[in-house]
This record gives sequence, C-alpha cells and structure tokens, in this order.
Amino acid sequence: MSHLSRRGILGAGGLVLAGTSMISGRTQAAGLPEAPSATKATTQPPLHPTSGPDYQPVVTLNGWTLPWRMKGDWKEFHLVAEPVVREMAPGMNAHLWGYNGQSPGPTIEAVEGDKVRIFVTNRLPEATTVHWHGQAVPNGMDGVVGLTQPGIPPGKTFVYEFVLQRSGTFMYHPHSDEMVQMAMGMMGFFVVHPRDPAERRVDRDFVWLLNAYDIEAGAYVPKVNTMLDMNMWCFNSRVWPGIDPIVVRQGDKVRMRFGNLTMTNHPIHVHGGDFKVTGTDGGWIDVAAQWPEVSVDVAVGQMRAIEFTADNPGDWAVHCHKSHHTMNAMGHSVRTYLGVNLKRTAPQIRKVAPGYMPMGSNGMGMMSEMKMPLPENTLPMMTGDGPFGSVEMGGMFTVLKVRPDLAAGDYRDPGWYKHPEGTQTYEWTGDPMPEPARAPNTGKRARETDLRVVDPRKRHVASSVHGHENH
Ligand SMILES: [Cu+2]
Repeated sequence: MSHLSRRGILGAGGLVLAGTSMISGRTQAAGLPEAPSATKATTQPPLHPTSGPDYQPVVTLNGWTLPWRMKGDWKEFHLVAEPVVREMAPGMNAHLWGYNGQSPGPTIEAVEGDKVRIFVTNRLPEATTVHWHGQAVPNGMDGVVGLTQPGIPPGKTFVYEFVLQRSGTFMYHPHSDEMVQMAMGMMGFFVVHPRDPAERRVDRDFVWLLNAYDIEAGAYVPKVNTMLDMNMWCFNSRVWPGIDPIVVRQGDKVRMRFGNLTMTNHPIHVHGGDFKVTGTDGGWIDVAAQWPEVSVDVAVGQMRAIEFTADNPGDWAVHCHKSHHTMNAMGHSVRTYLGVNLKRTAPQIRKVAPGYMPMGSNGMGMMSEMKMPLPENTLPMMTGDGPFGSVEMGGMFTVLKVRPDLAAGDYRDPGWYKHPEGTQTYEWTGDPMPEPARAPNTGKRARETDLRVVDPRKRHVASSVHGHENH
C-alpha cells in the first residue's frame, strides 16, 4: 500500500472512529469517511479483510482496492468523482475524470450480505451519479439521473445504501451525462465475495476493465464524441507496455474477471492452455454448465469470469484478439503498401508530398523498431520489448507469467521466462529444404504492384509507373 496516501483510513475495515457512537437512521451516516487516493498507476497489493468473513482479495491490474471502515454493521466507502491525470504507459499521460485520484476508480470489494454505505462526493465541473451495474438495489439507489435521483451537484456528497444480495462480479459507473463521463474514464470494478470463505475460492483473482479512449497525437484529453474509432484500447486505462504482468505460481487456481465499458466487444484470448468460463453478469455458472474456451468474448456492458489451473510455466500473452486493439495511436487512414515497390514510387510521391517517407511495403513490423519522431505525449503504435526484441504490440495486451516456486501472495515481476533446453523454436541450419507443396492451380505468383501518383491539386496523373512481373 506504499503508493496510497491513506489520509486517515487505517485498514480494510474494523476501524471505529473515536468519538462516534452507534446511532440509528440517517444521522448514522454523519461524519464522512476519509477518501484515500492513489497516486501511482502500478498494481497495488490486494487488501486482505481484517474483519468479517475471510476471502481471497482480488488484485486490480494497474489499480487498487478502496479501503473502508465499519460503522456499526455498515461497511462505509467514500468515492470522490474528480479530474485525474492517468499515466497510460510511460511517456503518455491522459487528462481524465475518475475516482479518488485514478481512472478507473478503485475496486470496491465486499461480501455477500454486507450492508454497504457508499458516500459519493462530486468534484467534477458537472453533476454526476453512480450506477451499481448488476447489483440488485432498491430502485432509489440505482443512480439513474432524472429517473431515480437528481444529479449530485458539483461540491455535494450523496449517500448510497444497500445490501449485497449475491456474490459475483459487478461494475460501477455514472448514469449521468454518460457519454462524456464514461468517455473520460469514470468507471470501476465492484467484487462481491461469497459469504462462505471456502466457496469458489481461488489462489489468485485478477480484475480489470476493458476501456478505450480517443486521444489525438500530442493531446491529453479524450475526444468524447468518438464511438468506435478509438486509438487507446486499454486494460484499466493502461496500454501495453504500460500494463503490469499477471504473476501466478505454477499450480495456482487462477481467476480473471473482465468488465467491458467500451462500445464494442473484446474477445480476450489467453495463451498457454484452456480455461472455463465460470461467471457471467448474472452470477456464477454451475460447474456442470461451465464451458471450456481459449478466448472469451466480452460484449458491451458485460462481465465475464474465467478460471484455470496454471499448470504450464512460461510467459503467456493475454490480449484482445481484435488486432487493431493491440495497437497504440495509429492512423487508420494510412494506405496499405504491401507488395508495392516503394523504392521506385517514392521519388514520384515526393514530388507531390515533400518529405514523404516510404514504409509498409514489407509489412509494418519494422515500425516497432524505427525511432520516428513522435509528437509530445504520444506512444509508438506498437512497442514493448521482450527478451527477443520488440513484441510489436500495444493496447490491450499483457503477459501472464507462470512460475514455479513463488510464495503465496508474491505478485512481483519475476522477469522473463528461461526456456528449458529443447523447448524453444530454433533456426533450421541443416540440409537445404526441398520445394514445399503448394496449393494446385494457383497460376502466376503475385504481381508486384506500382502506384499511380496523382497530384490532388492538379487532379490529373502526374506520373505513372507500370507494374511488372515479379519472377
Ligand atoms: Cu478488443
């Protein structure tokens, strides 16, 4: 917890403030709990319960868990909606809206049957509310502006009180100027543990939100009117290589929970083996009905929990399978030059576009190693180094690190996996290879392509280079 400024909250529950006594009714809520705030974007250690039923607390990827206090039999939390600066990866800060110093906000964690009282202070320039996504709450606690409550005006604090009806995976987010407030990063996870400590227990339980932003190169504030064409596809408002590794001990039973608050679906793919889908928005799936997968599609507004035993040591990629979602800031209008002889075409293009730099005719993998000048506060499109060079990824990507001999509760990055002898791909240096079998009737090999270079100011063909056969 070293990165958290606790500002008065001493532990995860059990703290009774001096000078207060049990009083009933509305005045029981008098005396706001302090609002702790996170200052670093690295993954914080889980917060073990110090009172009530035991549970295995969750680890919020590049995030943290909100401390609480007990007041009588109420578990009290304090969320502060406010502008924040979020480091999305080293080299890029986004100016977002969030809760308690970060976007996403801290994970709220409690136990089935708990009475929770959540104070929400609004330090935004406009009204907000909080909706407890998936929770069965009294209607007046549902947080829908205009429908179930007035907006919380700037500077005011509202109180939400409800009893947690079931265990499972939930989220929270505003239901007030939603398009702007969610595009600015206002959201968080809400995990409810079973009352029976043995029920559905795992050794490591990771949570993160799938979220996205459109932040122009060199800018800091997201364009809130973008619906789908985002350029920052995030796990918890972080992009690779800024996303921490998911560290587990070989043999551990592991759970990962995802919630999707973007406007498109994300098929989350986990390398290294298969898993079971064990939880959906509506709760836990009976063991007999859990289905095996290697990717789980998380639709808009959905939560999914997956579980597996980490029996395969190594560094395994965990990522969204939409390949545009494992990229950082990229220009979607860049043309495809695969197969184009840019050496011959580039001089023609430079006549109409001085300074034009030809690239992409052999694919774009090399771009991850090119040191191109970028605008301030802009990340390369694909980056992040592994032990064998650039990983050529960005966005929704991180690494599941399965290692033997970790201590329980040790989440520190163990470094890169050392492959045992004879277990890694290698270059063939033996006899020359015979011609491989090819699909029949394919005709001629692909033609090399040239470009017709058109000066848009003149609207006529400035130059044309004819294609030729590539023998
Ligand atoms: Cu995706």
